[in-house]
Amino acid sequence: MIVLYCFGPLWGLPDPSPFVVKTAVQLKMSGLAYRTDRSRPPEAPKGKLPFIEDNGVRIGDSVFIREHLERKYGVDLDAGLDGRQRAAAWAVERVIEDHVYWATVYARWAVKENFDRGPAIFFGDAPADVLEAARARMLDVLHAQGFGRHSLGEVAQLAGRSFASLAETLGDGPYLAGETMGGADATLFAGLSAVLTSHFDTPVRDALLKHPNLVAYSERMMQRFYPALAKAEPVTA
Ligand SMILES: N[C@@H](CCC(=O)N[C@@H](CS)C(=O)NCC(=O)O)C(=O)O
Repeated sequence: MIVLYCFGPLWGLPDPSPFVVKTAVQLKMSGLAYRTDRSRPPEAPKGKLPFIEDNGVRIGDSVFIREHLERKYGVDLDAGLDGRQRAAAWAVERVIEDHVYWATVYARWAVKENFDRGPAIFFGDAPADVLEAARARMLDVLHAQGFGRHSLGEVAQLAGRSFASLAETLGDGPYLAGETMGGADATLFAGLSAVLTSHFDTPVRDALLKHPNLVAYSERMMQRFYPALAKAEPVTA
């Protein structure tokens, strides 16, 4: 059976990593049998989660995992989408994973209070200098990526541009491509829910809350794929 390696549920999310959530939802969409197990990035083939193990083969990176599943098992998560919808779906995934994701990382790691109540947990009882070194490494990554050179307000402003674009793209939905769910819906849901968790109060989350259709979409997808985690009350500021 396929094994999906993940961090494990945290902060009201199926997993703190949107990439893990995306792959888990795509596995659910595929209907393939799988189970999850916990791991940590140093154990992963590419040093990042998620990775899967399928009949002794380990595959890292959520895009390559999807490609493997589609190729090996003959599933098409975009069945019913035309060429233009498939192309648009990839563009949406890049906005979520290569732009919004970094605003999420910034809000969790660069804001000290959020780091203390969030990612610090990954280091267990490690002494303060180990935590500081880990946070400094992520701040270096953010600096190289670019957001690390901005204030939190500026990052929220940039993320807000992406949320506005995504809100316009989704429209009334119910899915990215209209009536038909596609693989990128897993990516969009994973990226939005990572921002919306009420565990972190950030201007990035506030920027997303300005778009009720994105919030409602994330809630619908949570209800559908993780009913036990869906909130009885709607997400609000
Ligand atoms: N491109 C990768 C990104 C995965 C990724 O960034 N995973 C993060 C967690 S959200 C990770 O494991 N980071 C550990 C590290 O960078 O050391 C994918 O799509 O799977």
